[in-house]
Amino acid sequence: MKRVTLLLTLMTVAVLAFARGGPESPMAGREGDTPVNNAWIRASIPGDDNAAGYMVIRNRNSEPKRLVRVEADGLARRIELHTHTMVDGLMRMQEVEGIEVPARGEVILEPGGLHIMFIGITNDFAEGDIHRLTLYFDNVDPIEADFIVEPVDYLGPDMHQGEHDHHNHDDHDHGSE
Ligand SMILES: [Cu+2]
Repeated sequence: MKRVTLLLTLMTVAVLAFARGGPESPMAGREGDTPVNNAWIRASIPGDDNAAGYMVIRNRNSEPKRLVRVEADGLARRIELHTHTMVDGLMRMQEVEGIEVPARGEVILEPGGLHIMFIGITNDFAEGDIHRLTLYFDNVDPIEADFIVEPVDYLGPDMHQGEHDHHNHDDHDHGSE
């Protein structure tokens, strides 16, 4: 019987571990009206100082919100919010003071657009790693979300899904081995 109990315990641990790495983090889910989905960081190339992170932030509230700061203990010297703009025909990254999440809408951070910029990373971001970031907003409590590190050539999940079918796009959370 002992063996069965141990097995069940291991299974529970596995299920909990999976749940923590899910596309909608439990902390974000608990917060309720600001779910964070498809949160990922591009794996860094050894020697790279910087890395970028992406996600979809939804706002179920009737008030707009503004993401103003992202923090993560020890991951990087500095974490900024960036966008891309055309300067003299070249795509350039530029820091933004905040990222608006429209009322009853969403904002998408994705390659080539808005992103979280990790400057002076402490260690390489290795594929499969999960990092918990804290997202600070101007008018709601901070939210914690787990970001999974995806391969260097990963382009992001299909961003055009609605709120009702995002469970179809979960593969990237555990299919990267
Ligand atoms: Cu950037």
